[in-house]
Amino acid sequence: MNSWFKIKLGLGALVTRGALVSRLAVVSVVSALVAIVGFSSPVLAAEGLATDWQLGLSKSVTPIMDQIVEFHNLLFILITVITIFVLALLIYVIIRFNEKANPVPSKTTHSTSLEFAWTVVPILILLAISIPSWRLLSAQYDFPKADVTIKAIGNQWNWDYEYSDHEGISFTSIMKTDDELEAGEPRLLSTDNVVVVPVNKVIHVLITADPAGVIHNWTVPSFGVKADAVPGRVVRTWFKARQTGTYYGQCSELCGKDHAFMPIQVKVVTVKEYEKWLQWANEEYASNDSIDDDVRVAKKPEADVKEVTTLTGIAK
Ligand SMILES: [Cu+2]
Repeated sequence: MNSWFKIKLGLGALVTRGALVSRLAVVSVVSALVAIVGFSSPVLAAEGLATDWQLGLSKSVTPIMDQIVEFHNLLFILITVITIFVLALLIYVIIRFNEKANPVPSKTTHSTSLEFAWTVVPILILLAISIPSWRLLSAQYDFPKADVTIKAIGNQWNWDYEYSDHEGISFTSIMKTDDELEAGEPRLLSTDNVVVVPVNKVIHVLITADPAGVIHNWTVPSFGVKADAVPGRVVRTWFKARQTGTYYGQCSELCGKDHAFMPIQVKVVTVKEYEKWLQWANEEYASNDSIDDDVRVAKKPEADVKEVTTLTGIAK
């Protein structure tokens, strides 16, 4: 008995028609379960940050993120239907057209109507996807009038923030090390200085990066905000959070060895609390000279060196 025949026999025993069909059935049941859990994921998602075993996107607190979640769910339905349809076709072919069930195969090679259908149907699906996609894209770039404008400057490896409407408020936001964390603060996401914004107000974020540095990306998933911070360019994005709370994000552009250690922490507070914070911040950050007034984005804050030392244990 040659080896090929042996393999064929072995495979035949392993993959009998019944076994294959039941395996495919298991796959489709698992896909269906994932689909169901995927849809209920907003309930599972914690506020403001990702959690262990979380499925789906972060909890949405802005109109843009609402649209992103809707779009994601639409794609999820489409992709599930397409996957199940293809799976059903495969199962049908396996059962109906195997050698035993169909010993004399058809010689058909062309079917105009079938070819027309499998060209037109995907076009229609793509069109159906493109409409909400364009709508979302235009909403992201349709800036409502700003109530508060913040400038975020990506450094290697932390963020500088300037409150453009308030001369004195600018600070550097550095990740807290493990021993600096207070109870309940998430590791690798909490920062020493926090961005504070008022609830239900339009916040414009001007994003750039240290001209002597590299590209970073300012991202807060719950706001549906993600924009590259490019040296020498200013990119603008906006959000309007409807719920108070603390929201976290991370630099989302591979920017170097401490890319994972430049988180973004944004606290959304009531308008009253925001005004109070502004007064506090005006005094607190008034003497802050870590950011040079003339070439604010050019200077590397000294605190960065301390950060690197504590993170890696290597003194610079
Ligand atoms: Cu970065």
